[in-house]
Amino acid sequence: MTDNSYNTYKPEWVPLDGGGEAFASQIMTGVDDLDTAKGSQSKAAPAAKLSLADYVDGILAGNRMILARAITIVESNAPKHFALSQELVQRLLPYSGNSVRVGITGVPGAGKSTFIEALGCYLCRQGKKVAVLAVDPSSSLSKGSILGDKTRMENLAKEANAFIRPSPSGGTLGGVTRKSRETILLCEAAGYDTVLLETVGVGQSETTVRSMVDFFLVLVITGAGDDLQGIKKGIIELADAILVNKADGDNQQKALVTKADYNQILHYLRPATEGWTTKAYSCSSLTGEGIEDIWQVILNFIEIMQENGQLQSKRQQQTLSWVKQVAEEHIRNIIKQNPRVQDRMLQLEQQLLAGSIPATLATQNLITIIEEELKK
Ligand SMILES: Nc1nc2c(ncn2[C@@H]2O[C@H](COP(=O)(O)OP(=O)(O)O)[C@@H](O)[C@H]2O)c(=O)[nH]1
Ligand SMILES: [Mg+2]
Repeated sequence: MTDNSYNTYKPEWVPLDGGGEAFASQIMTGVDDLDTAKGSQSKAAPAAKLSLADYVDGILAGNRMILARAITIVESNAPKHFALSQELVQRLLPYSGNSVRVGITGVPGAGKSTFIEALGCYLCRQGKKVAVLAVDPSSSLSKGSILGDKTRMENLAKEANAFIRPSPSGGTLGGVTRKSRETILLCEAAGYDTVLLETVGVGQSETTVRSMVDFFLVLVITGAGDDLQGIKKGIIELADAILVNKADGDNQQKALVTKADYNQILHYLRPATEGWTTKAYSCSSLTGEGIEDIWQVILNFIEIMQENGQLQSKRQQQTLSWVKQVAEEHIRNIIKQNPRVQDRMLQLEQQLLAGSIPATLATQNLITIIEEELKK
């Protein structure tokens, strides 16, 4: 494969016409689905349009290619895809929910991707089916993607039981949240029993991810004397576990000290989840040491939360906020698509730019039209 052909390869889930602006997902070679990518040069046949039933059946049968295409629909910003995605989610909802959902955050370079690869490979060896997703609300600005940057999880991508999906870019934070939530549901319906969400530590995204997972893991590393200042207190307060990564080689001793420091701080903080004590642990995502232990911590958490009913109530709350978001997005779509609103918007825009109408009047004008249209 020449460099050139590698760069122009598009996965099967990309719409024939490229999907235009509506498709927010960036196409990143080699990350999405390695085994389909390998044969891509020979089977260049365009992907046929799938019906709702095709999507439902394909996902329930665990077809990764169809799952990937369905996620593309969910991630699309086009109103017609929004409608299809909602139907799809509705059909698949009864088959979702059977997974352990883990959110992983940490500063860039903390080793999130490397950790997810190590944990994912471990879980696959245990016979688990692992979906790896990325949530990156900042990518709409940077046009980057956190799973596409350095670590491509090449080993995990080779596992038949792993499904890796880079982050959707574009759209509002709310949009990203709705899309990520629905992507989780789709993966669960496709039989993935473990969902790992990577998010970059940029403030808002932690709370976003926290609101869609069962367990929230904060990855930290030892630094040059400023270990504990390097990470915001607010993030520690969200954590169900702090994991000091890169506890290997010369760094091992330092990592153990950092772990003890975090445990001391955690002692004085209110735990993120009632009935659970957040503690610090250490691991090396390179050697694999400590990976199994942290998974046991997560399983232990799930077991306790299942017993005391908190897991169920947490998920109910999460579902509630998701339903609200979907409704809000739907209302926004209705308004944005309305021809009269669109026309007036254009008109007002020109008038505003020409300075021929005050902003307050323009707002009032627009609101009146929206209200009239909504009553119809
Ligand atoms: N020594 C060591 N290096 C690691 C470990 N985990 C990750 N790294 C390295 O740290 C760098 C950043 O890792 P990456 O997973 O891309 O970090 P992310 O930005 O948090 O996803 C890479 O060069 C990794 O090889 C570890 O446990 N030990
Ligand atoms: Mg990463």
